[in-house]
Amino acid sequence: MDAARLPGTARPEQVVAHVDMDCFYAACERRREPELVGEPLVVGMGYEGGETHGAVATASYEAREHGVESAMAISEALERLPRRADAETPGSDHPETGIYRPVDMDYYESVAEEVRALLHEQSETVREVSIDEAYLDITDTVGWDGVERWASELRDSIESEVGVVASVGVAPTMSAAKVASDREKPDGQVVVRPGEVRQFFADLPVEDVHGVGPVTARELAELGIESAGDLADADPETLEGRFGERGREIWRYARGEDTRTVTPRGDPKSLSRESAFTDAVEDGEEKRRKVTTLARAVADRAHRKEARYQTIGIKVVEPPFDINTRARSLPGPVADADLVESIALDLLGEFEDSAVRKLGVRVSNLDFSAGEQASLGGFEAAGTTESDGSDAVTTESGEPEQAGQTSLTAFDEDGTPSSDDGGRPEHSETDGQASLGDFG
Ligand code: DCP
Ligand code: MG
Repeated sequence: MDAARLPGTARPEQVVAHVDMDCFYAACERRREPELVGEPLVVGMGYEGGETHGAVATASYEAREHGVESAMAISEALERLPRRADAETPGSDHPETGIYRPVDMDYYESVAEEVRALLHEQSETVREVSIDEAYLDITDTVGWDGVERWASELRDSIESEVGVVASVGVAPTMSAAKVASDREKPDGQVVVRPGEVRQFFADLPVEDVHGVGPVTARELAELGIESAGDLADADPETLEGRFGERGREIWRYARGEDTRTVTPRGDPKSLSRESAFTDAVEDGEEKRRKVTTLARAVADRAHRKEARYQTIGIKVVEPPFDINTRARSLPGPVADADLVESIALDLLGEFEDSAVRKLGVRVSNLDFSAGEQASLGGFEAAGTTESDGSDAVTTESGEPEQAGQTSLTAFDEDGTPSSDDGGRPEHSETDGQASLGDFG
């Protein structure tokens, strides 16, 4: 089994792990409410007070047995698994009913951050692809010997230190590792060694091949191609004729050929957090409390990423969709949570009397260079407020952005869970109140 003979693998010796949390949002709810363990649990929106629109974000494996799954209309979920009448008291013996909980992105993001911190201890090379999954290049840190034990210890520590459950796949390619992590969910691990990749794929349904969605799968079925093995044995010319360049690509994936390497995302250009109120809030104290929480969260995230920042800003959304941003730049980069809080609160002062439906805090002009932390003396005093619409604030894209009315994307590029190339934004990181609509 010589890995070097595998065609199409970029580094024959590469060992890739794919880590994906099991029913992640549900697992987060269980972490803070352990009575929910073992219960059919649905996390979603729109199930309360006669609401009918809304969707399932995820369902616990117990709820999946009732046919409830991600992206399903909440009305359908409620039909398959009615909401327990005494819904707030888990543990009661009602096997045909389920417990429903609303989506709380801020909380899930904070749990995800704990998992990420753990993953980064395992390897220098980690690529986060969505809120609950990441690839790790463990070639140098683990290698093939003892990889089963490593995966098992990693899953144990995620469970004991963070309190959620992960499944792990290890393989010589990213696509095989991703499929492998899914094979024995929940709480599972699968190792595919070099030379076993083609065989590993052979029996899988064709939908499991990276890049094959339900539509392509139906078209492939018309050609008599049902398993990944069938796809691997198919004529690439025919596939290319039918699906274009992508035809050859899925053929390669089905054969276990995948030249991608795990590349960490570049450093973000800004870090932000935002949070919405259920109803617009005028109360100054409540707004300040929210900004304080967000400022601390952003500073904490910057601290974990060892980022210093030179610009501190806020976003204030007034109903219905008036987005205001204000920012203040300092003469040099700092890492100072108190300063983030005080500047953010100061900027909020302008909106003292406004009705506000969403608030955000952002740090930008990030500096990841190691070295002495700049002394803070005088920075605040010397800072200039850019808020009158005439001074341009530089955004993460490098485009000048008028302070004041701005586009949502400055703050709202959210980490929507998705496949390899979607998910977390390249240029900014926002922990937002993601709308379910993003995920459908
Ligand atoms: N998610 C969502 N809407 C979707 C798909 C996912 O809101 N259509 C959210 C909820 C999930 C999280 O993203 O908990 C992670 O997505 P996964 O696809 O990894 O699904 P789970 O982690 O819930 O389940 P699994 O155990 O299958 O990984
Ligand atoms: Mg998952």
